[in-house]
Amino acid sequence: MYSEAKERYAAIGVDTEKALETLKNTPISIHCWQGDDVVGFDSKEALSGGIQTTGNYPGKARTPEELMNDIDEVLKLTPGKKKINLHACYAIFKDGEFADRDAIQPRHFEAWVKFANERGLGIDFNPTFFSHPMVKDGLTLSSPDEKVRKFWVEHGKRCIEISEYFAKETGKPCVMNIWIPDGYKDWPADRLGPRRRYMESIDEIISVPYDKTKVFVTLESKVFGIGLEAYTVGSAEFCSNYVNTRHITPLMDNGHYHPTEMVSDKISSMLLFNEHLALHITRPMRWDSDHVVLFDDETREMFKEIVRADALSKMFLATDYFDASINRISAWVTGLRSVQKALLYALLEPASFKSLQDNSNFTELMVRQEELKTMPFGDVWEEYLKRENVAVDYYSEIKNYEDTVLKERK
Ligand code: RNT
Ligand code: ZN
Repeated sequence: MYSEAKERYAAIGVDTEKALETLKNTPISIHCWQGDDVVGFDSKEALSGGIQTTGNYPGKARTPEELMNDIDEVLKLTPGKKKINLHACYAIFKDGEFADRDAIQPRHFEAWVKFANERGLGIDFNPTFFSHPMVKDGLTLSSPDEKVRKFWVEHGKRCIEISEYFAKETGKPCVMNIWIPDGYKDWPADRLGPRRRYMESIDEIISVPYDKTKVFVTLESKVFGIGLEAYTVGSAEFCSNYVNTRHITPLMDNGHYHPTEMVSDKISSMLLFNEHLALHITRPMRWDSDHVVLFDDETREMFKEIVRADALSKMFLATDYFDASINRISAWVTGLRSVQKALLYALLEPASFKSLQDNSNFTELMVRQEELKTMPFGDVWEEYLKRENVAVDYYSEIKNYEDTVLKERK
């Protein structure tokens, strides 16, 4: 079936072998927080910051060991090259030791480095500016309270040091993403002050010397959160201007815009003005709901834009969703496979479409685009899974893991 598909794609000028090669070498950073509903190991605080997991499916990981075992199950069922994306709240403390967010050290992540190195994975990192008692009135780096602001600046600095440690120990670059939940529920009386303080806080964080060829600091924007409907400090314009003037990397989460705005339409503009572009790939439903990524129109369109721009090497691709209403491992794997499917789909688009547009041949462009949708894409995808030694039917494997492992977690 694959050789037939290969011929049919070749007939429209597409090299499936080249596509498969590119696909398997494009790293996707797996967010660790799908495994335990964004809880982490460093505090008993409920998830805060205007984000929420919903659902109560049994079997959530409660310890570092359980989370690592679950990630192994995900790795086994996911093709391609991967990194692991950690949050600071996943620090692992040994022998009753504890360090607060402004005091965490590389050694609190030793177990993760060991885990990553044994599996040949790179590590990406995120300071955790939420779910913590020092978040005062919903504010962190933009707080008017100097004590609060300083605490979080120190957290950011600690995280740069830990990111460098990851890059050094794994021999692979580390992407460190800054996202803060700060904002207001209702119309603010001052929009400039919080944004100025946020700007100054990030300036302080990135003023610590670090190797800019190994650690890539990214900044994630957002339009609103639950309880932060009126205003968020780190808006799209704030982040875009900040990254351009400080020469760091923008991060676009496709759940962080108004529902009619599409990240697929924004990628080209960002690529023209930035050396790198980071994505948090998610699926917003009516709001920033972080549903599991599916093989849907917008995910495909985002990847088409990246591939058409020949920009894969400029991208830092990461997943970001959290569903607690279904088997968490299945949620993880489905989302990761969807991302890779969308990338493969984009890699199988003929380059000739561009010239149809440039020659104003919109009739043929529409016809060819529609024809492409029913090409034997599934056969190429299954060939990829086969070559990567990954089961096509992952449900049975996950069901078995649920019955034998997850069921025991009471
Ligand atoms: C929240 C942001 C952020 C978080 C993670 C946990 O709206 O998308 O990326 O999802 O940092
Ligand atoms: Zn995100």
